[in-house]
Amino acid sequence: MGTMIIDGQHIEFTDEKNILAVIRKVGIELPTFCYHSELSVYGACRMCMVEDKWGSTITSCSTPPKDGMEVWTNTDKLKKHRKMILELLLANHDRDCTTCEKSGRCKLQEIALKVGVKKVRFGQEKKEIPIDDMGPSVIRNPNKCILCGDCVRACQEIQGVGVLDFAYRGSNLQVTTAFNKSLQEVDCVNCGQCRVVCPTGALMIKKDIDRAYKALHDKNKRVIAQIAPAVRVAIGEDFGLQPGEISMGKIVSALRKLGFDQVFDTAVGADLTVIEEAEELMDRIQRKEKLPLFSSCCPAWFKYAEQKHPDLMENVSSCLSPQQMFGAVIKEQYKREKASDEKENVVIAIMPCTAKKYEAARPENTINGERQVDMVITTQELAIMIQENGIVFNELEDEAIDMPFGFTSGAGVIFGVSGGVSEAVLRYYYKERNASTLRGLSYCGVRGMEGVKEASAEIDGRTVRIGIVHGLKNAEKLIRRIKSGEEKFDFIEVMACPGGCIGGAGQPIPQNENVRKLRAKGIYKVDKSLPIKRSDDNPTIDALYNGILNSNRNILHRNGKH
Ligand code: HC1
Ligand code: SF4
Repeated sequence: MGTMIIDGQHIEFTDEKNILAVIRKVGIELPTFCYHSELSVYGACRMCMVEDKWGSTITSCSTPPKDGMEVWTNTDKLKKHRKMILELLLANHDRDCTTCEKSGRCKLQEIALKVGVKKVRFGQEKKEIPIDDMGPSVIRNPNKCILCGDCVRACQEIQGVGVLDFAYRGSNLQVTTAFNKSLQEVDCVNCGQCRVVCPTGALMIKKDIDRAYKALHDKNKRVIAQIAPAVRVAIGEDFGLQPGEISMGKIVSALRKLGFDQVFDTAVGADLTVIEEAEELMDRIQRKEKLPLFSSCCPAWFKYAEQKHPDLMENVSSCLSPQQMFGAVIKEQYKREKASDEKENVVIAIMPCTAKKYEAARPENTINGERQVDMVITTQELAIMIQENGIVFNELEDEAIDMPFGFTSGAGVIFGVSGGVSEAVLRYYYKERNASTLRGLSYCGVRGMEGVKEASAEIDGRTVRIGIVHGLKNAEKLIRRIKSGEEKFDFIEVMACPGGCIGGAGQPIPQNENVRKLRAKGIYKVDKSLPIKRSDDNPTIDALYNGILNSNRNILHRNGKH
């Protein structure tokens, strides 16, 4: 605690970790490429330099504030210095901005404009490093990399995966993988968190937009959408709405305008997952075997578990994710109805997640060689399609999802936020249908943005202990405690992205804790507004178990093993 003088103004600081945070507090937005409040401080881009009263320059992101400290943020010396850094970066950068997908959202472009770079005085050294587009989720274009190291730290510090690092020296310095392999050939889990923090077009979502248009324009295809829970509280951000504003009705309307024949809600698939996973957990608890049970709906976590903890795979739920369960149900439904028009059914999932593209392509997610989800379009890809087609999103009238899967429960929707899977499963066990039971469950430790949460609930006279983590680095910490015998749990919910799917890499950018909190609030608001709170109270689910899932429940489980 103390007082600093910024540009002649006296400012009190309390627990701000660095001068940059104090400067931001007074409403001055210093440019930075490498500073992210949720990652470690790197201090490499030097854009956030300030000048002290003796004329020395210091990096504001890596210097803590001190009582009586006096700094200036925009002296002539600093302006010259920032312009020089940008010119050097641009001299070494692929500058095809007009055709770059990141144009308009690129930090390099934005800061160059703000700082007033009108021309680059140095000759361009165009890099021609091969682009890695082999993987299903993320494209890496090293020619657009500005070496800020944000992706390296996100992969290491959020996910503990660490497949990206700096290599080579001097002017050959690059961010790359071990032996320059494709992301697909290393232990990348396709979470896309590297692309969330990338300021330029060096890391991008692998898009399926053209494939989607091709299906939508084919008269012989029935194109069916399923919309993930987290998409509805984030897509509006790309159209100027606040994070957390609920846009489900507008999304449905936009999808119909784009030519989708049927539009459904993935929350129905989540209701099926709740029932299947809750029964699997109770069965294991009664048999006292293969505990704790780990959730399986996050594909980045699933891949991580396969790679790092093969010994734990029998503890991972046999349930397919809601995306895949619902894909299988939709395909089964239309297979039975199809005879009348002979159209080919194409299921497109609209997801907040880049790893869902990988999940949909996994071989065990096919039945007789046919994919159950044919394509995955992220929230951002859908926003691009809406813009490309001139649809004025904010003016769309709300529309409802289609029958025969027209009802969803609040339990299915809260899957979109970390802790939601656990809370939905607990709702299933508690048979009392009153508001105080639901409120009690929401306070048992499942909600909140902490990276590791613990909750417990009494079920049939037994205490069920639940661990909830988001970020694979947090998952790894919990696994170590479990393996060492330090901790005992019955159920562990793992989501790779910060805050759960609301913080997925397919969601609009920028993302930070505040944005995620607002999105989570939106999800809980949807839950509040829905009359059906529990998955097994959803009439759609009842109809499914008495209909196409009757004696066919194995399609909801990995490799048909139920
Ligand atoms: Fe998720 Fe899930 S909640 S994984 O975060 O279990 O992506 O939203 O669709 O499948 O329902 C994502 C979100 C999503 C699945 C569900
Ligand atoms: Fe690392 Fe995830 Fe990026 Fe892969 S997608 S490089 S795991 S941050």
